Amino acid sequence: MANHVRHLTLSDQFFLEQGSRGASGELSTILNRVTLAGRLIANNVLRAGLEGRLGNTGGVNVQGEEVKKLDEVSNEIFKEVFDRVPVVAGLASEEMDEPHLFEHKDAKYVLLHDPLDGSGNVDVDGSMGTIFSVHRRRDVHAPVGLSDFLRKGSDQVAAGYLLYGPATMFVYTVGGPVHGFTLDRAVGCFFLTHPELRYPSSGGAYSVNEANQAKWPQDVQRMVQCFREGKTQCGARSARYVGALVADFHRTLIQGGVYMYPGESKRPEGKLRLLFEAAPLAFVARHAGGLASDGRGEILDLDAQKLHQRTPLYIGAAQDVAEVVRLLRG
Ligand code: FBP
Repeated sequence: MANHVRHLTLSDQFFLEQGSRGASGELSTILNRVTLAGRLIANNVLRAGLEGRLGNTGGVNVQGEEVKKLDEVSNEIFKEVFDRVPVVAGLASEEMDEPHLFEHKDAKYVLLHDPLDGSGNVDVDGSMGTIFSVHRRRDVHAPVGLSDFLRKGSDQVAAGYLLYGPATMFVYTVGGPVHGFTLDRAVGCFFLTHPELRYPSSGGAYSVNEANQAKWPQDVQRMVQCFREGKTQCGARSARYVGALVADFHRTLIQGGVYMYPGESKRPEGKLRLLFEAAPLAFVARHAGGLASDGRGEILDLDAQKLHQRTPLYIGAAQDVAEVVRLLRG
């Protein structure tokens, strides 16, 4: 028997952590359905080249970005997996203009997600991920509406991601410790391999697309230069940039450092979405002892005015992100 089966499964861990608190099991159901969607997406990622699912659909999404065939497939998987779950009233997605409403309109929760983050990597067999966020509705008797989704990151009840790398991982928090699970494809089960993940107190890499340098305002250019030259209060850093936020975020969580997607002179709001990428990962970062900022304040404190609102993002080990903010202040 393989040793890893000694590790707890997601259900074991969740029950041990939540069961004693008399949890209703509804969040456990949502997390288990997210892992089911993740296993289905992982399988599609694995087989994309064999089944002619590389490349673009030819369409663009609400962001004006080309839609990969796997973006659409992954979004549909989430709609199908949650279609009959009586605890989720609606699903918002980076790939859909408006939220998709389910039949259980009095359900307690809503789900927001980026179904396939870093999908540009699908054609080059690079890592990708799925990011998810769960909010409890303010009033289950009111019709499901945008107000259920336009929430502060600090109001999330659960958030996390799936990472489709050499291994498929599932990382989540429900407002307590951050736990990491690794998929055993042979049995289709996630095992707790990374309990209570915390950022290291030093080391790691700074992670940014340096090709955008000329587009950044001067304060950002000076700050990144300090990281490039190791002239920061948090010490020298290596450089890594995968082109998939989830992969760069996960490396930073394990090894330390900071991921940056700054605003640009002509696009001060930056590229990444507040509700589908920045806020859920900020919730994970916060509960792993890290920090997430838009360069001025905390991501978790931002009010969402629009469903597809974008934000600059600096996220990672607390000392690294604090140094970014200090350097930006000049
Ligand atoms: P999507 O793939 O979901 O659009 O996410 C945006 C993203 O791909 C991040 O995953 C990644 O970190 C970043 O954009 C890469 O952007 P760029 O190619 O401009 O560096």
